[in-house]
Amino acid sequence: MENKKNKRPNPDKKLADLNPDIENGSDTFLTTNQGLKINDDQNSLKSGERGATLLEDFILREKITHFDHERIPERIVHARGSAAHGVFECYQSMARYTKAGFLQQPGKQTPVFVRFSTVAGSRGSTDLARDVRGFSVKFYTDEGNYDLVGNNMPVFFIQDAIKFPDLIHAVKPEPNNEIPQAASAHNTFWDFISLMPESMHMIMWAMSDRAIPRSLRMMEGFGVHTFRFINEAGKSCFVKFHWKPLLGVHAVAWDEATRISGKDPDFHRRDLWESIDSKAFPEWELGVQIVEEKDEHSFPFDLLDPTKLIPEEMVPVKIIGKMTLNRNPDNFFAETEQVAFHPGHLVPGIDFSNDPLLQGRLFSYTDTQLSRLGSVNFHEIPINRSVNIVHNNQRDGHMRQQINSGKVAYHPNTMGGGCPFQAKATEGGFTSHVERIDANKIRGRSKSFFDHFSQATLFYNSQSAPEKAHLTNALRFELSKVDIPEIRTRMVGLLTQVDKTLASKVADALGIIVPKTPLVPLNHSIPADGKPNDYQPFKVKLPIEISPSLSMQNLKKDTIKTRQVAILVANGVDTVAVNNMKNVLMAEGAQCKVIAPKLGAIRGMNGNALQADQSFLIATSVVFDAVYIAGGKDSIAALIQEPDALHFVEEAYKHCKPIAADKDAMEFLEFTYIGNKFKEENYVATADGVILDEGKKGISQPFINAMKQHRFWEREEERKIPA
Ligand code: HDE
Repeated sequence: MENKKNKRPNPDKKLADLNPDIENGSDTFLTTNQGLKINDDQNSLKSGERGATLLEDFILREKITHFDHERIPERIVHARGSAAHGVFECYQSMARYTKAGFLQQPGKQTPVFVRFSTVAGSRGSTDLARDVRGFSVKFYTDEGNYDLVGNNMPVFFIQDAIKFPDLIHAVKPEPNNEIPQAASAHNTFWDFISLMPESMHMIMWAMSDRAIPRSLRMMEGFGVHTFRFINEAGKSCFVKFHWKPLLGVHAVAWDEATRISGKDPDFHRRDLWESIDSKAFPEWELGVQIVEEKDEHSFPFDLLDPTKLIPEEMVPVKIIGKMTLNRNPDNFFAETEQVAFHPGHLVPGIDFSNDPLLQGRLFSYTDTQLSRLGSVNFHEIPINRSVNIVHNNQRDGHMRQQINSGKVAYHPNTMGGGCPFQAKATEGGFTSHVERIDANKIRGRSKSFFDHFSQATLFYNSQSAPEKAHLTNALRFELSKVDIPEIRTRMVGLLTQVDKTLASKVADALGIIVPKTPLVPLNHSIPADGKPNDYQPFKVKLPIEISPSLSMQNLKKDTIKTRQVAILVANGVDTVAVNNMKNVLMAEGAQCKVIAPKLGAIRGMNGNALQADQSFLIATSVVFDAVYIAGGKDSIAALIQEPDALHFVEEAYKHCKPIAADKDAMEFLEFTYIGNKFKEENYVATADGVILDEGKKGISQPFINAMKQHRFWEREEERKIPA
């Protein structure tokens, strides 16, 4: 880092010479907000050395007043977030389907700003809450900003925007005591959900491991709603958007998530920041599922229903570009906090569908910015500015930045020469898709929205055995935190409609009997007078019973890039073995941290020294993906005496992580739960993700192969693992 100490400012330099949007404090004097140079920023103005502070001290008052107003209302949902800059590159021209400029030429690059978030918690809450993750992308296109404001799950809890405040009130901390923070495991959430059959598909996702991602870089993103593409000829088709991470899709274990929340509540934020900082840039491919207009009604579900997805096996995802996040924000508040996304920020070639959830969102996002950012001029904040020049007749308002010269702020005009002009569609002017509508105005829902369970069942059936077990345990956990028995029973009743075994496993843990009927009217969303939505719910038979793309087990990639490996050492360690292992893992893109009983230099067995990156005082297994216990007799003897080292390895084993041990380190493992395994007749350590040096081949390659598997969930079956 450049040492800026004692570098005196150039007295000839004026603040006006600098770009006022970017301030880095270098080479300038300290000034007030009026540009007055400050001589003493250490002492307030007093009536005598020991006297009272004077009201006259405008420098003190300006500083404190600004400080007093440094917070703005946090987002009503998605308050906790982390973001990064990057670029989107188009792979192939999509001109056949859309005229959107950023999707026309292969190789065309568009800058982006991406914000990831949790939904329920406050701005300071933990990253590892069981929750949906927001996945918002702002494309700064030549035609204006396009925002794809999505989630890491492809469906949503409710079908109509009018239910959104109810959903959020139910999931947020309860209003009397503001408990619990960033958690859905409480009465009000499950009370609401148990009365909302339409939420059952999303509940399967939210209770699955998708809700506890290993990293923001290892999760999929989805536009959720069906949108429209419009081509140059005005022809429209339907489109669903997908982001596919190049590192694969991975999660942590629930027990691990709860521990990470204590050890490093910034786990995801730090991971995103550090990987960009170390140039291991996160990447996703953009995929689209395209449905021709004529095929709109050819599915056994409604494309406008946001509680449904289109299985990839029915409509394949076409990969059309890649997004790379390559720059961390300079200032969290100015960028990540002030960025304002809106599903209604569109470019020509993309349009809405009539999804009633999307339609409500189109109102909500500008409305929320007005109370959050405080002004209609939020588009002028640097992070929200379009790269395309903004010309219109809007004027004034709080904190207006633009200085509009001239007298004319209306259209049509002659005094301004007719400027600014409307653009024809051929000149890039946005025109809404012309959709024929012949309908009665009704407050209601289409009959086609009343299948609430078939895709919930599809999701459940598509999970691998460990994923099913995790989902079941998540429901058991959440409902055990509900202390109103009727809510638990109602929930189990609804689960019977998804899968009978799932319902009975959950009921068993709750100590209740599975009810024979769901206990809630499955068409409860009818209005009080029973008209016009008096439809009977139904469960369609889908053309597929399993959708492999829904299981994370099938979304691994052949890589260990950016995986974090803990190397446990003490004095007397075999430094050659450590360095060899480090080199091999780092060549594959993994990152290693040496962990020892103390910080500082660690003596090697051959006299070489090694620097410890962390001591057991702060190191915790839950933030690592794998553990390597290096050889060296004295080192192993010392680690055996270190309870934190034993705990570290047992905990990593409990969370199903790969563990590699040099020959000497076998003795260390004897002191852990893994030692019991060695006594079992049929125990195959490698199959269990434990890589031992049995003097045959090196252990680095099998260790890498094990890390590619991510986790050995089968270990959980024993349910006896301590730690
Ligand atoms: Fe949002 N949502 N939402 N939402 N949403 C907001 O806008 C809203 C919905 C999503 O990183 C708010 O600027 C309504 C679905 C993300 O800044 C607010 C409805 C999906 C983010 C709002 C929905 C989302 C938000 C709060 C039901 C996935 C974070 C702060 C009709 C497709 C954006 C803000 C960021 C944020 C309203 C449902 C995604 C209040 C009314 C479905 C990723 O305007």
